[in-house]
Amino acid sequence: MATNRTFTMIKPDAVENNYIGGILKMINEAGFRIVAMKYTQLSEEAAGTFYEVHKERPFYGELVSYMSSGPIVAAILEKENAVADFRTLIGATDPTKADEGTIRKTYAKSIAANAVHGSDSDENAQVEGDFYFSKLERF
Ligand code: IDP
Ligand code: MG
Repeated sequence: MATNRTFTMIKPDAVENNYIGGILKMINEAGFRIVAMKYTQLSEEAAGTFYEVHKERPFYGELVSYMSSGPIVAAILEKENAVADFRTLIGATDPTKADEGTIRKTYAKSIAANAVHGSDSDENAQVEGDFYFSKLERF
C-alpha cells in the first residue's frame, strides 16, 4: 500500500557546501511537506547498517565512509506519490546524467557524493524513516 511518504538525506557534500537551504527550498516548492527532520551524523556502523542492501556492491566501503564523514539532514517527506515524485525531483544517481532542474543536477558533485538520498520504494521509505525517527518525532 502506498503511504505517500518518502525518506531523504541531504548528504555530507551538500551540507559541507551550504546547500541545505537550497535543497529544502526545492523540496518545499515541489509540494512535499516535512513530517520529520533532524541534523545528525552517522557513525560508520550506522551507515553500514543503513546501506546494508548495497554490501555486495563494489562501492559499499566508499559509500559507508563517505556517508559517515560529516553531518547530514535526515527527513521524512509527505506528498501524493511521494516515492516516485521525489525520485523524479532528485534525478539520476550520476549527476552528469540527471535532468536539468533536478536536485542532483543542481547540487551534486559526483556519482558518490550526489547531494541527496531518496527512497526507492514505499517499503524502504518506511524502513529508512524508522531507522531515524520515533513516532513522537513525526508531525
Ligand atoms: P540512488 O541513491 O540513486 O538510489 P543507488 O544505486 O541506490 O543510487 O546507490 C546508493 C548510493 O551509492 C548512491 O546514491 C551513491 O551515493 C552511491 N553510489 C552509487 N553508485 C556508485 C558508484 O558507481 N560509485 C560510487 N558510489 C556510488
Ligand atoms: Mg537507492
